[in-house]
Amino acid sequence: MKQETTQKAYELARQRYADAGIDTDRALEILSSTPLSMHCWQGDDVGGFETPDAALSGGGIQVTGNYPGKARNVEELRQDIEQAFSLIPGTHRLNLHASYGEFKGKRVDRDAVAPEHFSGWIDWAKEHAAGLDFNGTFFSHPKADSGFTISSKDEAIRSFWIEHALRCREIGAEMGRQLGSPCVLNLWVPDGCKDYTVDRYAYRKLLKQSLDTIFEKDYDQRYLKESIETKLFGIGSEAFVTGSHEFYMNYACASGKMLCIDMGHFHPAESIPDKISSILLFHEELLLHVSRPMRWDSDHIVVLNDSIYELFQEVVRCGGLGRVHVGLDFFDGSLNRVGAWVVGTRAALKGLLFALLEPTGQMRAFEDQQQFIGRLQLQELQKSMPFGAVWDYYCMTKGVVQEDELLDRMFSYEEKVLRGRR
Ligand code: RNT
Ligand code: ZN
Repeated sequence: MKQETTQKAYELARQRYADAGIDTDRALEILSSTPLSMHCWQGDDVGGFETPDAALSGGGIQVTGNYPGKARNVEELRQDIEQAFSLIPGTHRLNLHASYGEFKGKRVDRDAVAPEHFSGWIDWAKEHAAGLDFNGTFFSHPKADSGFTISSKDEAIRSFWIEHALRCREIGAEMGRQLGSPCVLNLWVPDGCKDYTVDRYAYRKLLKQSLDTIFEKDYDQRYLKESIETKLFGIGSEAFVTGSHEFYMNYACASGKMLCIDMGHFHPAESIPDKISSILLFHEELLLHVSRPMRWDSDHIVVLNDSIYELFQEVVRCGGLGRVHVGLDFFDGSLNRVGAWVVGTRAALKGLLFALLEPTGQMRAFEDQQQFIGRLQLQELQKSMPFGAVWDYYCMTKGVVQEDELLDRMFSYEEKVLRGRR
């Protein structure tokens, strides 16, 4: 019965969109072939599996909340990710952090992580994901306590973290090689300080040197693509962040590395969508960290709000699909974490679908004719189009429940699985 109504509603919606010059089937094809990269770290509040447990400290990564049911080991995390994937339409990538290796009870420091610690994940991904992405973990570690890693003035600290970065490149390349899909390896370091430094130039010079060392060896782009993530400020690095937007933008241009822009890493009044065209004109590719900053880089769960609409509209309008990698980066420990993944990832997909259903050509034509009311009204028209019917149909064709059935699934998984974890 539900299937039938979903199908009928879609057919009516398809006609309405077709009348407005939009091909919904084509939009769904594109949506279906655009994987998002779901971050493993929403599953356990950025904890990871190091022994002894690395207490989350430093680096300005703040997870609040203590909702029961957090994944405590790799098996539980995989189980939760599989559950989340089963509620998200399409096949997606998984984004791992170096602290999520399988260290089998051994203490493996960051400068000793190796592909073997991720072979379990690679095997898992062969079955469950469209690919793996990866991140060095430059925080939650005593050697990051000073606030500086690869731009530290202490040579020993710098070398330690450079070694970590080198090993992460090796791991990422191995993931890409074995999975036949390039691994996007993102580098984010927390480096910065609380109060104003008088030595900005020196820190940034060190960062530049360290990056040059890290990227010296070339990897096959078919296996490894690398990005560097910019940031304006963090908790504990309010006054100065070595890897600022300008720093990485210039570094990316000079080195050919990809830029990663996180929606929470700018002044709250800045427009992230506005940056995309400027970046795509000078860079082959771009990595987005999709998140919902609230007053600051709070990493709230993504919902379908104006920033998400605008973000994906901009990607689509720029013809950026295929060049823009979409990674999710939020973490909330105050509620069902599997639900957080599902709600956030589905919201991002809905944002993309909404953008794919935009009559951009017609809007552009009105703009070129200086018929601005046309551009404005078409934007308003989209808001009353039967978008939900297209989304429901997409979920159905992917064998995934619709919005109104999600909560039941979340609650029953919580009841059956999450509540049993003490
Ligand atoms: C931190 C960066 C970074 C992290 C993850 C866990 O401000 O956004 O991407 O959130 O690596
Ligand atoms: Zn990020």
